[in-house]
Order: sequence, then C-alpha cells, then structure tokens
Amino acid sequence: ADAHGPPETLQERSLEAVAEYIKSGDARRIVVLTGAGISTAAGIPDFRSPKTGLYSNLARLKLPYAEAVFDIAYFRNRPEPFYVLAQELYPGKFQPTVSHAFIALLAQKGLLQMLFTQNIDCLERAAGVPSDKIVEAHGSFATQRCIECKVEFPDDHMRKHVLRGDVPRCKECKGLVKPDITFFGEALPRAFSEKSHNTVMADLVLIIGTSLTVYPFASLPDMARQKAPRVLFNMEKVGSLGSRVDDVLELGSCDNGIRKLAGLLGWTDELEDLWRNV
Ligand code: CNA
Repeated sequence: ADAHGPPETLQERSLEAVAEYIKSGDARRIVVLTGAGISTAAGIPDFRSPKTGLYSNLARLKLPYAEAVFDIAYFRNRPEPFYVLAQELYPGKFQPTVSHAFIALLAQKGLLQMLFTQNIDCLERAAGVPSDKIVEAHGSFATQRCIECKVEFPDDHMRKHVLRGDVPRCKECKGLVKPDITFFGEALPRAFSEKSHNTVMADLVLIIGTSLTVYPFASLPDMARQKAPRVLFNMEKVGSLGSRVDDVLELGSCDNGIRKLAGLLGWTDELEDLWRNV
C-alpha cells in the first residue's frame, strides 16, 4: 500500500526536499544500497531488465533455468556457462557511472555511512569509494578459491583463465576454482550481517538500481527507521518503497535522478569533475 498523509522528516515528498534535508546537516549518516541497475549505463547488463537483461539473453548457454549460471550445485557439474559470462563481466573492462561517482562524493564529504552493493563488478571501488565504506554483499571478482579445498588461486592466473574463457582448476587438488562471489545456495559474506546495523542508524537511505528481489539484501530498506527518508532511484517501483510517508520515488534512469539531486545540492561541478577523473 502507498503511504498517504504528510511526511514527518521531509518538508514534502520530493527530491528538492531531500536536498534540503541533506543541506540542513541533519542527514549525516547516509546509507546507499545498490544493484545491477547502477552499472547498466557502464555497459554491464543487469539480470532482470526485459530484452537487455542477462536472463533474457542466456539462451545461448543452454541453461535449464536462468539462475543456474549462478547456482553452486549447477556450477559443480557445469562450470562452463559461468566462465562464458565471467569473460564478459570481468572487472577492468568497464568505467564507473556518474551514480558511482556520486557515492564517492558522499564519502569525500563525510556523509557516507556505508554502501551495500549487490554488484560484483567492483565499480564502486573504481569510482573511489573507500573500501572500508563498501560492503560487497554478494562478494566480488577480487579474490577466488577452490570450491573443494578452499585454497586461494592467484589473481594473475585467474585473469588469464577468465580472459581466455576457460575453467581454472586448483593447483593443489584439481577442484574447480570460483571467484568469491555469492552464488544461489551459498551464505553471504560475514560483513553483510556484521555491518547491516548501519542501515538501522541511517538518517537517509538511497536505493539505486535494484529490483530488490534477492534476499536477504532486499530486506535492508525495511531495516531503516520509520523517520529516515528512503529515496529510490530506479526504472521501476520496487520492494516496499512508496509505503512510508517519507519515501521518495525518482523513477527513470538513475544517472538522471542522481544528477538532478546533485544539481539541487549545488554539487554538479564537483560531481562531474570527480567522475571525469576516476
Ligand atoms: P536486477 O534484478 O537485474 O534488477 C535491476 C534493477 O535496476 C531493475 O529494477 C531495473 O529496472 C533497474 N535498472 C536497470 N537499469 C537502470 C538504470 N539505468 N537506472 C535505474 N534503474 C535501472 O538486479 P539486482 O541487482 O536487483 O539483482 C541482484 C543480483 C544481480 C545481484 O546478486 C548481482 O550480483 C547481480 N548482478 C550484478 C551485476 C553487476 O555486478 N553489475 C550485473 C548483473 C547482475
């Protein structure tokens, strides 16, 4: 159900009011939650967008169902489809978006409490968000190990295998090597539960480019206090966003929405400079 009645924290339910709230100095702890939609403008397909999403373009991998490519049980028997995809998505080929740069700017201004990302593309690091402010809730391509004996596999060897599109095997036990990204059927990194209290402390939550369909990540927005405004920058309305009196929905491309917010804050030049120099 959508919220009716006047907002409690914001002057009104608008991006203008969100900018005023930040300018007032009362939004000191900003938590940002991101998903694949923040990186589509960088050229990385998301999962679920119709036509352009990975799931609608996976037919060539001949998977029994789309999620199989990230399913640990499936990977044990057929790791090849994952490595076809890994070759396409591997970090180093893509540049951060202006929305990534905005998160780095929040950090520079001392306003970023924590960023929780579902993405595995490492673009938030590339944009300059400090690593102690990032929770990679579904892991990343930064490290990898054998799924059997858990021994780490060297980065340079991994890069060679992935760029050739072939499947790396453990030097110790010949087990399959997998990047430390969280597959369906695997536990999330410990940092996720250890740091999720930051969402409870937030004065403001910005949610950027996610369908909020993968749990437990999708439950983070509901952990925010009732009086903490939640702003959604997404193509579509998702999750429970819109159900609270201080929720603001900025529907459309997140880069447009973020640029609009930056403009209202008077941060346009700083943002574009930062973005150009990443
Ligand atoms: P998703 O389910 O594919 O949803 C993406 C959401 O973003 C949808 O609601 C889209 O409408 C929206 N969207 C797409 N483009 C834009 C845009 N330019 N501006 C605003 N909104 C946009 O992806 P989620 O992240 O919600 O799903 C969770 C999965 C996807 C995570 O486990 C990720 O690891 C995984 N994933 C990550 C990447 C990446 O690292 N870049 C790419 C593909 C999938």
